[in-house]
Formats: sequence, C-alpha cells, structure tokens
Amino acid sequence: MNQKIGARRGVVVGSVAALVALGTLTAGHAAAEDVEPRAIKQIVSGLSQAWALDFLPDGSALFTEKNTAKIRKLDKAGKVTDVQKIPGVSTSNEGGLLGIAVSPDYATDQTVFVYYTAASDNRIAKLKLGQTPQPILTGIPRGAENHQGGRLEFGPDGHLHAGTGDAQKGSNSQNDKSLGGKVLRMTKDGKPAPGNPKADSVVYAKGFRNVQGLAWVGNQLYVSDIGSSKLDELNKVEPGKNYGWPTCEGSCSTAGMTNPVKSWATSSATPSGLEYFKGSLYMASLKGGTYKLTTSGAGSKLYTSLGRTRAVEAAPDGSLYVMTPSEIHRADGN
Ligand SMILES: [Ca+2]
Repeated sequence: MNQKIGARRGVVVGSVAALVALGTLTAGHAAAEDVEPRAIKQIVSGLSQAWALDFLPDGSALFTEKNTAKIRKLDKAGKVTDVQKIPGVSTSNEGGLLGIAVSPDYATDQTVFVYYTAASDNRIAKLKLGQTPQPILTGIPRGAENHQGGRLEFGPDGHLHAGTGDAQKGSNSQNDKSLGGKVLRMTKDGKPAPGNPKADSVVYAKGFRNVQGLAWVGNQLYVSDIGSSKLDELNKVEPGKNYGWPTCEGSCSTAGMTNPVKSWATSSATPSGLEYFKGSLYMASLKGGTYKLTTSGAGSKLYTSLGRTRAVEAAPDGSLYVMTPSEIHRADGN
C-alpha cells in the first residue's frame, strides 16, 4: 500500500478525532512536531494488527504487526517502511509477532528483541535489523488460540523482561517449571538475570493469566494482567511473589497470593500495554481508550475516541505514543 497517502490521510482524520475529543485543535495543526497541551494527533493509519512499539536512538520507532509478522519502521517525518518479516511466526487469535524491544545499548550492539508465537511455543529472539533472528528463549507455552502474553520491555536494570500468558491452561501459572503465566527476567542472551529469585530460572514472578504490559516507576515494576470473565488487574510486582491466577481473579484472601493494586471489570478494561510517563501510569485498553492512573490505580480513561488501544510508549521527544491496532497517535498525556 502507499504509505505516503496513508500517512497524509491519517493526519486529517487524526485532527478531526482530536477536535471531537478535546475541542482544542484546528485542522491546521498537522505537523507531528507541535503536540500542544491536551492534544493527541494521529500520525499513522492503515496498519494491520499493530501490537508493540519501541524507539531507536535516532528517534524513529520500530513496531510489530501481529498477523503480517512484519517489523516496520516509522521515521520522524511520519513515513512508514517495512524492515523485515520474521520467519516462523504462527498466527492465531492472539498469537503472532507480538512484543519488540530495542537494546538499551543499541548504539554499540545494534540489537532488537522480538516475542512471537511459533508453531509449538512462544519464543524470544534477538536480531540485527535485516538479519535472521536468533532465538534466545524458547518453550514459553502457546495456547491454541489465546493467552500468549507477548510484551517485552527492558527494565532500568538493563535486563530484558517478558510478560507471558497461561496458554489457556491455568495450572501453568502456578508451575515453577513452566514459563507460562509469568513475568520473566533475562539477560540479552536469554539466561536468568543475576538476582532472579532462583538463580537457574528466568521466572521473576508467577500467578498471572495473560500479562500484556510492563512499566517501571523508578525501579518498581508494575504489570497489567487480563482476567478471565470477572476482573483485570494492575499489579505491583515483587520478585518471587505469586499473583494468584488461577486461584484468584482480582483480590482474594488466599495465603501466599499477592493481590493487585487495582482491578477492573473485564468488560471495561481488558488491559494491554503499560507505560510510566510524566508521573502517571498509562494502561492501554482493548475495550477502548487508555487509562491514566496513579500507582495505586486511581484514575480514569483518556482517548476513548480511539477505540481499542494496544500499546503506549514514552517517546524520546517527550511525547507519548498511543498505538491502536491500525493507528499510531502522538499525545501529551493529558
Ligand atoms: Ca492476580
């Protein structure tokens, strides 16, 4: 497809959406450089099941599309180009090419990490752009269709963290030998990171159903977890703790289980990506909009006119990128 036309049309549609949502913009404010107070602007449209996004040191963004299995690049001028298709991706309802994380040492190692569903498992691979991915961690259980997890983020400790799903088998989440239903913490070679609860395991915390977002407030990790039919969760994650699934969905009083800091009805949240930006947690919602929250989960939704949102990432230019399955928006977080 012609990305230039797609991007140009996107700017117009985005301005209209911003007008409707916020009443503060005029159609003339189309440049991506001038996000204003209370502004959100569409900078890309026409994507196919976009899933995750991260930034290169030069300020351009790399993002994944779940079903096309493509890594694509958004340059600072708003132009989208294909980088490459990841081989061996097996798509399902929730499976495909999912997370992406740029090495914090990209300037020296030029390495990017992806999380994807393969025929027999979910896996994490590293690659230099344009080259063949090298798996660093395999054997994360895959569900026939759902609960694949998929988020990848580097922590402030420099280690790679992954959120996984229970692969439609709740007992995986309580099984220390399964990589499903966990937060994983690893080196760039997929080995257990120093300081993990068990020195020989990449498992950092357990008892999740389907972790979709990871973010840090200082050195404190928070994750979003999609519930089954009752409650979705925001969890404050400590190493070695057990976050309850499948015994508990939302808060409970079962010994040994750690309750979420906040839960929401699955009909209103179904959370996805999580980010900490200018003093607030932003949690994407597949039921529409993005939550702006305190660390205790107080707050409400912004950007509801966007519909489903999948990922939220703080950009090096000081803005917040909000990604839906088909669009990327640039916002100021208000
Ligand atoms: Ca829980």
